[in-house]
Amino acid sequence: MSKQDGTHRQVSDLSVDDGTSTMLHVDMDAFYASVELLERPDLRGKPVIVAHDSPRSVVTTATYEARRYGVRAAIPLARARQLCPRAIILEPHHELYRQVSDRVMDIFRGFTPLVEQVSIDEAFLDVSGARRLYGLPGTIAATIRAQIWDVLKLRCTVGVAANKSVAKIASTLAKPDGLLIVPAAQTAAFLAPLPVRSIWGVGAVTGKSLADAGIQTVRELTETPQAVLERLVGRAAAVHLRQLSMGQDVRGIALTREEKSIGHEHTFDTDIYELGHVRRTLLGIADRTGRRLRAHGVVAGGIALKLRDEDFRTLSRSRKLPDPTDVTRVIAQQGVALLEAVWPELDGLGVRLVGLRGERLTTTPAQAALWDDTETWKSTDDVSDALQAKFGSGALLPAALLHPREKTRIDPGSLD
Ligand code: DCP
Ligand code: MG
Repeated sequence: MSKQDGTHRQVSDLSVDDGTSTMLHVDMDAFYASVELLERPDLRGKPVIVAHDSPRSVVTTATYEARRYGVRAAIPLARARQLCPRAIILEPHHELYRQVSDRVMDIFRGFTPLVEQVSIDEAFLDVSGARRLYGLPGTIAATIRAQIWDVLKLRCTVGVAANKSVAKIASTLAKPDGLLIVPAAQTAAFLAPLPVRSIWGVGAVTGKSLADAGIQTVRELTETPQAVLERLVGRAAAVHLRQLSMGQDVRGIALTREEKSIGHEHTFDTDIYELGHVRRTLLGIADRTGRRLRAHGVVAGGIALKLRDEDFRTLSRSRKLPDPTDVTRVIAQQGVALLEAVWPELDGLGVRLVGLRGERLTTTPAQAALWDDTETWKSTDDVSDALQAKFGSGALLPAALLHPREKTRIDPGSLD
């Protein structure tokens, strides 16, 4: 779609961010080549190609300096040499790229758990819930870019838009080392002048069918009658194209299994044989889990408990919640119920580790019930979060979280 060399680069400053667009697409710039240059700073600013140096190999990637000569990913290396004879060719190191990729993704997950990695060097981030902690989406994007540079000494480009499709287009246009924010209301105007090939999923074949019919830009696509479009690309593709060309894309973040939870574990210094002791620890874990869910603006649709006994046997139990929650009291109640149910299975063995996780995370809070008895607890949590933020994490825990048999010195009234 783009020329890949940054000649038509479009960027924006943070002033355009009105907070209406909360999807980020982050893509590392000339990723393999940039990682190689970390070891070879002497080559900075020079045309560098990453490829196996053999007669029939193709270019894996190239620095932007090499792209200026027309060097592109996937072209034959022999052709690249003709285009840029002085380019330096470096062998790829895939294991290294995977390691750096993991560190990049970890940085993203520091801002939101809603990270969908789509390739080794790119991911979508839904930051709708991260605002309270990190500011507007554009500010988050700028902070991520700065952190990627500070920590890894690598550059990346971020597109900020109302959905994945538009965010991806925005980052492509902003490359390299750029940030482009498309406020939700600007989506259609942003897309209209772009070539149809800009639309995610429009490949060479569809692009050619549309071009042959005189449809070059997204605006022309939106103006094409549906029946005409269906004749050109088929019914299903026509419907999909129409939606994407108008900037509609309802796909949310798809999380992998491991990414789908937030929680904590505690390993005891000595094995614990007393249910009450484990329960108290679990309540602290529930408190921290709830706080992290709220900080990230996500709710858990399920709670999972993990116990490890003195023989290193792991007992895991989980349950689905009728309504997704970020309320500490609900998380604690569910966790305690799971603990009490699984306790007999320890058969008298001591507990080494207890952990709790909120699973099935989503940003959308459950439909508010007609009368919701968790509401007052939400405000308790808000107070608790504010106190924790101010005074640091301590033993502050609503007393009612504790089992009635447990005594506590904390006055619940002071938290309401
Ligand atoms: N890659 C590859 N073969 C390709 C395309 C890419 O092996 N045909 C590898 C090398 C790239 C990495 O994947 O460095 C990421 O791909 P990108 O498409 O994001 O390309 P770059 O990160 O290199 O450049 P940029 O994103 O700045 O255009
Ligand atoms: Mg990239």
